[in-house]
Amino acid sequence: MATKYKLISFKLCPFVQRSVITLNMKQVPYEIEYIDLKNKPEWFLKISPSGKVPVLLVGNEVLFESAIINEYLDEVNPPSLHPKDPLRKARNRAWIEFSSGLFTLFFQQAHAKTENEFNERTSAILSGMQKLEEQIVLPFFNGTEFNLIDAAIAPMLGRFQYIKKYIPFDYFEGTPKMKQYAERLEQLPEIRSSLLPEVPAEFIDYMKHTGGYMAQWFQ
Ligand SMILES: N[C@@H](CCC(=O)N[C@@H](CS)C(=O)NCC(=O)O)C(=O)O
Repeated sequence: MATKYKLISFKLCPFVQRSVITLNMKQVPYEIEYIDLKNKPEWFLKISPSGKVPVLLVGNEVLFESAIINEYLDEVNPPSLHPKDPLRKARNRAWIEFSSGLFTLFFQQAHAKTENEFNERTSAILSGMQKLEEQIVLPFFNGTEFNLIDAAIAPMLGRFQYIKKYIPFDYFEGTPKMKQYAERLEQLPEIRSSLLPEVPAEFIDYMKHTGGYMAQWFQ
């Protein structure tokens, strides 16, 4: 029988990784096809309204946006990875959105051209980390259960971990709970197996070639 889910991916994309973690946690079979975002195939441009990955094919239907893909996967593959309480669930969704904003800041930080731009974005990220620190319960975001919000935040914290030995500042400065959280997440087999083995090294190479202020530390 054909696999029901096919995920369209770009190897280094943290948003795709969110969906891979969710699929792994749900233990549902899926296929994955990697595309080159610098040279997007015609068939991909036809099916992807935003031209972005992840795209999840469910049979012939197309889903896009990582948070929505994960909500769908969660709904059709019980038990849910969201907290039961509607208010807590809604707050988790809001923090998932917040974490997407931090990814964007991280991307902008990596591409900042000047020291000033870099400093501004670094402060914004550290302030966002501080806000997460105030919310997190530990060992996971909501306590002992792994939830969708953990799948949403893990890819960003994983990237902070890969680059920490190259950079002269600390993403976890003043956020000891976030540090503990990041270390716990990276031990999970569903997260470890959510990236191809070459990705950490390719990510360092990516940071080396952004042309941004940060690239100096990766040469
Ligand atoms: N909000 C989207 C963001 C996805 C996204 O930014 N994907 C990037 C790769 S990490 C992409 O496909 N970029 C291609 C482009 O913008 O042309 C989601 O959560 O799925």
